This record gives sequence, structure tokens and C-alpha cells, in this order.
Amino acid sequence: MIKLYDYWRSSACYRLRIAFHLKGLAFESEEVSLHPDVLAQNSDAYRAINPQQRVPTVVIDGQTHTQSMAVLDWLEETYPAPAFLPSDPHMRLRARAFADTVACDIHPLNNSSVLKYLKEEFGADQKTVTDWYATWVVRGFDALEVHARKTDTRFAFGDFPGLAEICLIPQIYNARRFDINLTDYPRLLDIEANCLELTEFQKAVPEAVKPD
Ligand SMILES: N[C@@H](CCC(=O)N[C@@H](CS)C(=O)NCC(=O)O)C(=O)O
Repeated sequence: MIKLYDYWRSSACYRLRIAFHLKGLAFESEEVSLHPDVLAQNSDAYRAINPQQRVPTVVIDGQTHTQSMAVLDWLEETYPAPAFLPSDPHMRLRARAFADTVACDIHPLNNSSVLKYLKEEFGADQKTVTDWYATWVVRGFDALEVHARKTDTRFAFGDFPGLAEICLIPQIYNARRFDINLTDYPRLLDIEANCLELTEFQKAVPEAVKPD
């Protein structure tokens, strides 16, 4: 059984919940609350598990691992079916680049500790923080919309969801939390709607796993 140190609203955790469900793997979650009044990620107990004090952390066969993209690579190598990546090498590269646009270029700039730092160290007010957040989402999504329009398949790189959707859907969820206008991204929203028809995605959505 895989253990996931999880927070319902964390998009990096949301990636892994989707991925585990798509691969049909059972996992158990333990909450690490990132709520500003709790900040459980900063506790000594959690720091001993993940020195970076972020979620997700996973425990697989008694071994503790971090970084959602590395865990996704491990999953794909260890459980190749259903595949997260298309078979054509160029399409695989495109799917990875799509996912990296979210994971490397959008998400790190908008992580909660980055936003907190803007407020605490630079005195940014909420509007400035929201503008910052929107800037990196819009720049990334503008590019992703162009890439996603190059195909007309149900999902970004074929008829099945994979790495691209695992990264995209949580980032769209996050963008909505910040009231980002998504009307310029009809292809991304179509892909999202197609994903959310699937039980694997429905079981992973934050509201489905939010503790009472
Ligand atoms: N690159 C990491 C990012 C992990 C990350 O930034 N997680 C966020 C939640 S989505 C977090 O733990 N934030 C809490 C904090 O930075 O204090 C991954 O993909 O696992």
C-alpha cells in the first residue's frame, strides 16, 4: 500500500491522486494541513519526513520519496499500463513539455510559500499577490492553449488522459481559486471537462477528499 502525505487543496498532491487512480493503485492518505492557521508542513515531525517541508511525500515499500514529477516517472516506469505518455517519440516529448510548463514554469512561482514570501518580505498586498499569481498562470496557459489546439483528440495528446492532464487539471483548479479569467482557453477547458467525466479524476478532486 502506498502512503501519500496529502493536502486536499495542494495541486502537486492532486496530481498524484489522479495518477494513482489512473494506474488503479490503492493508496492511503495522511493529511498534512497547509492551512495558514495550521502549517503542519513546518512541524518538526513532518520536517523529519520531508526536509523540504512540502507536500506530497509518498512512502512506497517503506521508502520515503518526494517530488510529484519524480513520483510520476516512477509510476510510469513501474506500472506502464495504462500509459501516461503517447507512443510516438515526438508526441511523448510534447506531452512532457506540456506537463513541465505547469510543473516547472507556473506552479513553482505560485506556491503558497512563495506568495507568503511576497507578502511578508516585500509587503505585497492581496491585489499584488493575485496579479503575480495571474501573470504566471496566463503566460503559461496562453502557451498551453496553443499547444493543445494542435490536436483535436479528446485529451491533449490522444484519446486517453496522461501526464499532460495530470498536471493541467490541478493547475486549472488552482487558477479558479484565484478567479483567473479562463475564457481564452476553450481547448484547455474542453480537456478539463473530458477529464472530469472520468471517475479517476472525480475521486481525486479536492472537494472529494477534503477532510470534514
Ligand atoms: N515540486 C514539488 C512542489 C511541491 C509543492 O510546492 N507543494 C506545495 C503544495 S502544492 C507545498 O507543499 N506548499 C507548502 C509550502 O511551500 O509551505 C512537487 O512537485 O512535489
